[in-house]
Amino acid sequence: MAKTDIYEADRDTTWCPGCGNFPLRKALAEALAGLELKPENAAVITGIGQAAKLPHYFRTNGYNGLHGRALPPAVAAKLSNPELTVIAATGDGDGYGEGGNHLIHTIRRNPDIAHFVHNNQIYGLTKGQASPTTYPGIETEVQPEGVTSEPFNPISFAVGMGASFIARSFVGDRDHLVKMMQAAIRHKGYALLDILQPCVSFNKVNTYQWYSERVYQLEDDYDNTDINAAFKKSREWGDKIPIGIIYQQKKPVFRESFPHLSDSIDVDGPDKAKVKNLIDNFS
Ligand SMILES: Cc1ncc(C[n+]2csc(CCOP(=O)(O)OP(=O)(O)O)c2C)c(N)n1
Ligand code: SF4
Repeated sequence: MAKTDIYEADRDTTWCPGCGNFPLRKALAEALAGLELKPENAAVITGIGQAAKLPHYFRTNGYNGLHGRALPPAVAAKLSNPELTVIAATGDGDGYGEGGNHLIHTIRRNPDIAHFVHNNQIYGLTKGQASPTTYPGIETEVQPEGVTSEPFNPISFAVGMGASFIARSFVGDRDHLVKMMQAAIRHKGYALLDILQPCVSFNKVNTYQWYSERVYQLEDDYDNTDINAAFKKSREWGDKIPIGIIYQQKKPVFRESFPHLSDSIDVDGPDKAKVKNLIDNFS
């Protein structure tokens, strides 16, 4: 198995001590090492936020785009290089709020990418405003009277959209998280992994302890190919929070709709002389 330290960039982070992003990054290194995936064969693609800083601190290919816009470049990377393992990493705001529209259409298209949502139920980078998954009643500096909207349920949403892989895990259970990351990466199609990741600075409700007291692994006899069972599980949240693969099905993958795309990648890029010739002809 490859060593995990080859994935960790030798650079200081700006994450707060105790942030759930640290164990998440460790789990990702373990997941890639366990799959014997070399850093040059993977790409971590993000938008904006604390979670989205991951490519700065992780030694794979990386791309850091606009807030809510991790999925389009991730899909493009996989379309242009099918041999690359593509991981989109977003916060809950980045993935479910600003990026909500892209989430809808990515699920519809089913590209072969893994999407890891660092769900801390708050906007971390911008100092604790409510995100789509923040509970009603929680008071923040910009919601001083408490959040009034119902929280977004990513699992129910993805089941309803017919996503081909839907799972949840928790950074406090490293072995489980590594297993779920590997299952999401191995899945052929769009794999949504919602990761419970405490923000120790701005979310004083959904703490490590709060999650630890509630999460439980799905029962051995749970059938994750049964969509009705998945709907039921997706509604379970509160005193008991299930983690594991909630739903999985085989579906055609986005790239299969483009038979004219070649499977062999020209890593050197286009032939510059031909491009120049083309430009000269049209100018
Ligand atoms: C279009 C747009 N809206 C708002 C912002 C400001 N902004 C930057 S990060 C962020 C919150 C990020 O929260 P989340 O995605 O939950 O990630 P976290 O920082 O908690 O990991 C916001 C609102 C922005 N950069 N671009
Ligand atoms: S603000 Fe929250 S999410 Fe951001 S680094 Fe600190 S603990 Fe982590």
